[in-house]
Amino acid sequence: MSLLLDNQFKELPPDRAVDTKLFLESVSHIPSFFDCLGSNVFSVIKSDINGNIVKIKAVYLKDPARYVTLQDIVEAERDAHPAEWPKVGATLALMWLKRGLRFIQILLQSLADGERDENNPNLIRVNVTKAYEEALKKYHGWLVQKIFHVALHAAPYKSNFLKALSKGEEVKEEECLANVRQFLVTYTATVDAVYDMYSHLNAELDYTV
Ligand code: 0SG
Repeated sequence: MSLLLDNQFKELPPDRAVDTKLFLESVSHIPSFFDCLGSNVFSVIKSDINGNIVKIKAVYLKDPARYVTLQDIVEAERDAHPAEWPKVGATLALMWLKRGLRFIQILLQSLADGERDENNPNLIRVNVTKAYEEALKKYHGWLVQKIFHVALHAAPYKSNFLKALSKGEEVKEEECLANVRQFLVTYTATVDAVYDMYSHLNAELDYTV
C-alpha cells in the first residue's frame, strides 16, 4: 500500500482549471505526513502548510458554488481587494502553498530519478537541497534559511522516508519509487497548473520572509 497512491491528485480537465474541492481534499492529507518524519522541526512546516490550507478552505466554504475552481477564488479576491491583492486572503495562502507543493514535487522527482550522494546513498540531503534551491530559497531571508538547514540535518534516511510513504511497510525501494512516479503524474500537472494560473493573472510576488 502506498500513502501517495491512496491520496492521488485528480486528473485535470482539458482547460487545466483546478477544482477547489478536489484540490483541498488532496492537499488535506499532507500535514499529517510530517508526523512520520520524527523531528519537532517539521512541526513548524506542518503548521505553515496547514495554515495555508485552512485559509483557502475557509474562503471556499463561504460560497462553494462561486469558488468552483482555484482561479475563481483568486479572481474574486483581485476584484474585491484591488489595493492589497495579491498579498491577501486565499490568494496569498495559495501562493505559499504552491511553493511547498513544488518543493515536494522536486524532492520526489529527484528521488524517482535516482539522484543521490554516491558516498551516502541512504541520505536524501542532495534531493532536499535541490528542492529547496529550486522552489523556496529565493523567498527566504537568512533566518528562514537557517531553519531550512536545521530541517535538512533532521531529514530522515531515505529508507525511513520511503517506508513512511509506504505506510510503515517494508517495501522494496524500486517498488516504492514506481508508486512515487505514478503519483507525480497528476500531482505535477496540478502544481504546474496553479503556477501557470498565477503567472497568467500576474499574481506572483517575489518578496522574502
Ligand atoms: C523530508 C525532509 C524535508 C526537509 C524540509 C525542509 C523544508 C524547508 C523548510 C523551510 C522552513 C519553512 C518555515 C516556514 C516559513 C514561512 O515563513 C514561509 C512563509 O510563510 C507564509 O508567510 C505563510 O504561509 C503565509 O500564510 S497565509 O496562509 O496566512 O497566507 C503568510 O503568513 C506569509 C507572510 O505573508 S506576509 O505577511 O508577508 O504578507 N513559508 C514557506 O516558505 C513555505 C514552506 C513550505 C515548506 C514545504 C516543505 C515540504 C516538506 C515535505 C517533506 C515531504
